[in-house]
Amino acid sequence: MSATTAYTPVPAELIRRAGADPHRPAYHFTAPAGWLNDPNGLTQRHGEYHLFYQFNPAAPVHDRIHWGHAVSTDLVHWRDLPIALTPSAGPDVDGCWSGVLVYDGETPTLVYSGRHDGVELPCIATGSPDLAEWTKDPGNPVIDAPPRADVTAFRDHCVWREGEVWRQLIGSGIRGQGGTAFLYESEDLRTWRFLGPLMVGDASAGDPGSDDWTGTMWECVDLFRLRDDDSVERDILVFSAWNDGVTHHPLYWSGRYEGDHFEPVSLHRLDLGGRYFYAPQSMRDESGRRLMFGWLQEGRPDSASIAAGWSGVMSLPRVITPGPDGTVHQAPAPEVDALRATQLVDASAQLSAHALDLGRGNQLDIEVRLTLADEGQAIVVLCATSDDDERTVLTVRRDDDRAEVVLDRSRSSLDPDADATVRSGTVALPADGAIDVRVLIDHSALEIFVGGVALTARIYPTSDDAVHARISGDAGEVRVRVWEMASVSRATHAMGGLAE
Ligand code: DQQ
Repeated sequence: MSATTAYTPVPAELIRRAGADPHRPAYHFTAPAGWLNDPNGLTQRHGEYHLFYQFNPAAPVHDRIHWGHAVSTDLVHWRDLPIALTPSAGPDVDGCWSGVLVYDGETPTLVYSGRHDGVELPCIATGSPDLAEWTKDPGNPVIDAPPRADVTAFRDHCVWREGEVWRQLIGSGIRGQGGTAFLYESEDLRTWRFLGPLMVGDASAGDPGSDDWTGTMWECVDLFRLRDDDSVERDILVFSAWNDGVTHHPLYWSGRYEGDHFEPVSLHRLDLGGRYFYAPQSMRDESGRRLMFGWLQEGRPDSASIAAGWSGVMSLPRVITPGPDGTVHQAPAPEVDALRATQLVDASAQLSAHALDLGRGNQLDIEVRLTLADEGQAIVVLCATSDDDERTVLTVRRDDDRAEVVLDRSRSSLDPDADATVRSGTVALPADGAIDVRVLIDHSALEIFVGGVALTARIYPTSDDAVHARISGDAGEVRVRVWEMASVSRATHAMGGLAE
C-alpha cells in the first residue's frame, strides 16, 4: 500500500447494529459505526469546519486506529469524508494516533503519532487543498526517539508558528516525577530540536484517586492564549491525566507561557465529569473563537459496545472564554441552538417542593436561569420513568459564594453494569445567587453547563419510558425553557468506498 489516503469500508452490518441502538445519540457527532475516540486536526478552512477523529472503522474497539474525517459549515450538521489516515507499513503500521493540523504556507500538514511495536513517534502527512487526500512523509518518523530514556510514554502534539519557527509540544511523563509536555522547535516541521520540558507535574502530589491528580503522563496537551475584554492575557495548558493505561481526566493549568517554559499559577478540572470528556482538542476558528471538542467515553462495558456496534461520542462544540480566577468558561457553541425544534416549556416560577414539569424526551435542551438563596437548591430530574425507578438527578445547591453541583447516576439505569458513580464539583456564584444551568440530553450523552463549568457524563436507561423531566427546589426563582432537539441525519461521502 502506498503512503497515501486509503478508504476502508465500515461493515454495513456494524452500521445497521449501531443505528438500532437506543443509546446512540441523535444530535451529537458519532462515527458511522465502530470506534471513535479523540478529536484531531481541528481546523476551519474557507468557512468549513473539519473534524478528524480517532477511528476504528472495523470494530468498536480501540485497535488499528485511523483518522476519520467529517466536515460541517455550521458545527452541528456533519458530512462524512473518506478516511484521512490509515495505518500502513512503516512507523504507523499499528495505528495513526492523535495529532493536529497546521498550514505550512499553503500546505495543510498533519502532525500525528504513528504507532509501531507498542511505541508512538511523531509523523507527518501533507494534504490536498481540500484536506481530503493525505500523503505520508517518506521521512517518518520525524523524531526517532523520545528525548530521554525514562519516559512513561511519548505522544500527541500541539504545534504552532512562533515568529520564524515552528514549536511543538509532545505529551509525556518522566518516571518518578510526573506528567510533562516536551517542547521542540523546527524550521520545516521535519527536523526538530529538543528544547526541554515546558513544565513537569508532580505525580506524588495528591491522591491518585482524586479528581485533580495530574497523573504520570499527559495525553493530548493543548496550549492556547485567552484574552479577556480588558485585553488581559492568560495562557492555558490543557492535558489529559493518564497513568499506566488508565485515562483519568482532563485538567488545565492557568499561567504564563514565556520563553521555553510555562509558569503555572493554578490547576483546574476541565470537566466535572472527568473521563467522560477526555482528550479534548481546541482550535481558533476564522472568527477568532476558541472552540473545543472532547471525547465522551462509554460508561458501559466493552461487551455492550461490541454488541451495539459502536463506541464513543464527540462532544458538542464548546466555546472557551476566560472565566473568573484563572478558570475557563465553557458554553455550547451558539450554533447548537439551531437544533432546537419544538419548544416544550417556557415558564417562570418560585422553586418549591412541588415539581415543575419539564416535558418528555431523551433528546432535550433544558435552559434554566436560577436565582438561589443561601443554602437554596434546585433539583433537576432527567430521564425518569413514570414510577421513578430509573432517574438521573442533578442538584445545584448554594453554599455561600459557591454552588455545589452533583450528578447522581445511582438510578440512571437498572442495568447493573452501567457506570453509576456520582460526578460532582463546585462552581463560583455571584453575590445575587444567579446562575445559568444548561442540560443537553441526547440519549446516552449528557452535557451539563453550570455557570460556565461543564459536567459531562453518559447514562443508559433501560426503559423506553425514561423520558420524564422535572425541576423542584426549596429556595429561589427559576426561569425555564425546554426544547426537543432535532435529529441530525448524516451525509456520507465515499465512506464505504474502495477497500485497501
Ligand atoms: N488516544 C490516542 C492517543 C492519546 C489517547 C490514541 C487519548 O494518541 O494519547 O487513540 O485518548
